[in-house]
Amino acid sequence: MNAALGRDRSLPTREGLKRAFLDHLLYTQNKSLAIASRNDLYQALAHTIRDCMLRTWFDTASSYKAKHSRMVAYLSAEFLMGPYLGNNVLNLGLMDEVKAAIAELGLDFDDLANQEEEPGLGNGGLGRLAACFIDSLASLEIPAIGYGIRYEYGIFYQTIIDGWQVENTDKWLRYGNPWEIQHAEWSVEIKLGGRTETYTDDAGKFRVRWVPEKTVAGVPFDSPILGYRVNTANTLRLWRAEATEAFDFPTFNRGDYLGAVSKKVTSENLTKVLYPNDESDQGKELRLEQQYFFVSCSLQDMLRIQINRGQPVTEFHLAFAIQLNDTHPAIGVAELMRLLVDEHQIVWEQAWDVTRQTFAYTNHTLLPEALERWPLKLFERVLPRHLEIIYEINARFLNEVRIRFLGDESRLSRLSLIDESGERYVRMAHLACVGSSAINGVAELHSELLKRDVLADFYAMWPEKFTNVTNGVTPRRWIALSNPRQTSLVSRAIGNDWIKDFSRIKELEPFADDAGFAADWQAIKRDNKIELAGQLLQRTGIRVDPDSMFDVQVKRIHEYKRQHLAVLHIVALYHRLKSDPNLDVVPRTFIFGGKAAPGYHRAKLIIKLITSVGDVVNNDPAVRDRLKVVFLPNFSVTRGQRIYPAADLSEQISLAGKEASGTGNMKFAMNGALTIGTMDGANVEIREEVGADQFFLFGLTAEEVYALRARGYSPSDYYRNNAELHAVLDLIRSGFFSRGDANLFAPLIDELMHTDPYMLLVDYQSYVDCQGEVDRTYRDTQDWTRRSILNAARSGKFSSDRSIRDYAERVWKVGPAPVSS
Ligand code: GPW
Repeated sequence: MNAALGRDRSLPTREGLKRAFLDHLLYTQNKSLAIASRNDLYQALAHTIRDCMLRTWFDTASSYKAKHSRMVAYLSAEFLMGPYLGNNVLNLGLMDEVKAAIAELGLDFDDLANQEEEPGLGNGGLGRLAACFIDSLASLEIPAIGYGIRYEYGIFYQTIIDGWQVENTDKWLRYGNPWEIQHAEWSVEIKLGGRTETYTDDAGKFRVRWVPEKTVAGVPFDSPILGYRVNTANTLRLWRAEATEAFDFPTFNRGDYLGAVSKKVTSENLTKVLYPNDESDQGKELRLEQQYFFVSCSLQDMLRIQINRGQPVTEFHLAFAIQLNDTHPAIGVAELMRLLVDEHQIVWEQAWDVTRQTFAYTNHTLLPEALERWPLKLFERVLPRHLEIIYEINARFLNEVRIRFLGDESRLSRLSLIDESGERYVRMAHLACVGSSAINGVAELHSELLKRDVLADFYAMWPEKFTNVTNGVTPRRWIALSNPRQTSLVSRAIGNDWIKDFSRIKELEPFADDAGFAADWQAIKRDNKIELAGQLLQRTGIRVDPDSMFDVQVKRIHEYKRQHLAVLHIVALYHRLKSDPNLDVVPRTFIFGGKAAPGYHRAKLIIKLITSVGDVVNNDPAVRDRLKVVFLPNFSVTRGQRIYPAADLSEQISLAGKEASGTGNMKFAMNGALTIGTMDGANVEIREEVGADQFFLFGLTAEEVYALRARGYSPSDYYRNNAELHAVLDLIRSGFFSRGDANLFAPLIDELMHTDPYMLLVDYQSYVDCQGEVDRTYRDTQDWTRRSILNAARSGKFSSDRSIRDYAERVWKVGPAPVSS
């Protein structure tokens, strides 16, 4: 396959595409057009597009092998890729031809593309960042491979029943995955549990070996990651756990057939499901096993490649730059040491040099509950050899600390890889810092706070290791694919080079004052809003007015992100309208979306609060359709692609110092939404880029938050001294939004009034005032549109291409290696 697409490397013709599609319908799905289901048609199209990528994919691998290029290995427990079909067609440069070919067969491209089940192999920002980064790596023609886990069940599918979140399993592989190729020939063996023992090798050397309790096989599944209109297709390699033997023969021979099969099932449980917790560490054994599993698979794979190329393992760091996407893969530091020392007989000091020069670590959070630590007992049970190695790393490291900071005992205990303040834990961030040559945060503010706070002792030790790389998002998926109307308008104005070189989006700036362009821009936003309104009606039954302001907050539900602060504002507006029915407010549609971790009760209660306030407000004739509140279920990459282009206002309202970066904030700005936000994460840089006039700023700064906390903060003062806030909290607490049930929201309101850890009550007035400013600004449509265009035009910094160039230069020391066509 596939002759119909041509044997050379040129792009296929429309006729060729139609032929290949009909061939796949017959030979892959064994259907005709007349009887094909929508899924058959999708599969045929997916296979057709896949065929267009395979040559480039193969050539890329051959070229890397021949050139011995230093390769970036991006290790991440999550890759939130979103649907592949549209993105691959876009990156091939075939969108128009494919749409036309499909139309000539009497079918609709979007209709087929909507059939794809997105691989939800991530929770939120961290997983989506990994996906944007591998798009950019390929588009910049940088040799790279993404390594992760092929979860059989991705992030749960969220439905809303009676206003509450209900989780359903995500059977994304149900109809097969046309975008992956299984490579059983590159399977590796993974050990788990057991004990270690010492022995003397043939040369009379004292050595340690690991006698595991069990082994499982890791099988790689590869997907091509095609760059945008280049001849590079990198690989995303995801590992699935399988039983080493299909049957456990000793058990089988005893006649215990079911027992033998159940052992197979246990092994395969390892990659069964993604842990749906975002920003929190649960300390579950299976999760540690998952982390170790994919990291060991990946390191063994890299060593195989290295040895295959005839290169010595002592030069591993010259062949690979490994990026740790948070601490989830940080066990890699100890695993590479084990592989080099125990399995390749490299001396410790040399192995440590190689290891340190290989790894770099990105931190994504300051929240203490998200800093991974494993109870020592559990760690020892799963990874006995790694614990010994970590002790050895720690002993040598603490000696270094002793020499640098003589007599500073408290510093030793603060820096130690082992937390011994109570129950003992292995600190994964410490392992990552010690084992890496570079450490970075994900936005300027976050990187500064890391140095000052969470990683201050490491900064004192090695200031030269620290750097910042501000996050970014790919303009291919997040503009070109999801907002085709804006894309053609922009390309008509400034040409289409901006899709490849997003810094050129600044050429749009002069058009902010072009009346004709502004009118088109505004019409496009309206069309996008009409489309979203259709989705909202279909999925929630709520009818919204596309001429109202679309005020959007989509992200994981978390107290620090303060969705409930937005609710306080909605209730305040509702309360005002009830007391003065003729009050002049700009009609608004408040759109929320996001998943709560299944065990995070407070977050689930926030969803219930949003839907409950919505039920009352949406059905109250006194509001006369001026306020609508919609919770769109199952926010995902797919849903995001419809939402960002339709937003007028982007809510980025976390407490300053809590959101490491945020990346949704960037997607909104690129699509012409104005931001209301705090000085948190990348908001600070977005405001700096788009200009203070184009950004609605409110709330405390991180400095002010620290100062207030140090002084002692009493939320009840704010409740007592602010009449409207008082009324709002009382109304929610009273049961007004919960059919008289005064208990339902009491825990939420009580917490706000007594401890309020995310300081909603402090920022409340500033937020509500700022929303007043938003309301006034929105009334002048021309002025708003101008600011909207400026937001998009000045968002050039937030392309993940820029982030990747920063990593390539400052962290990985790699450059492009174009594949000749
Ligand atoms: F806790 N982030 C996330 F740091 O989505 F590991 N999940 C996570 O588990 C963590 C971080 C972790 C997010 C940050 O919250 C967000 O601010 C940032 O933009 C994103 O990672 C990508 O850097």
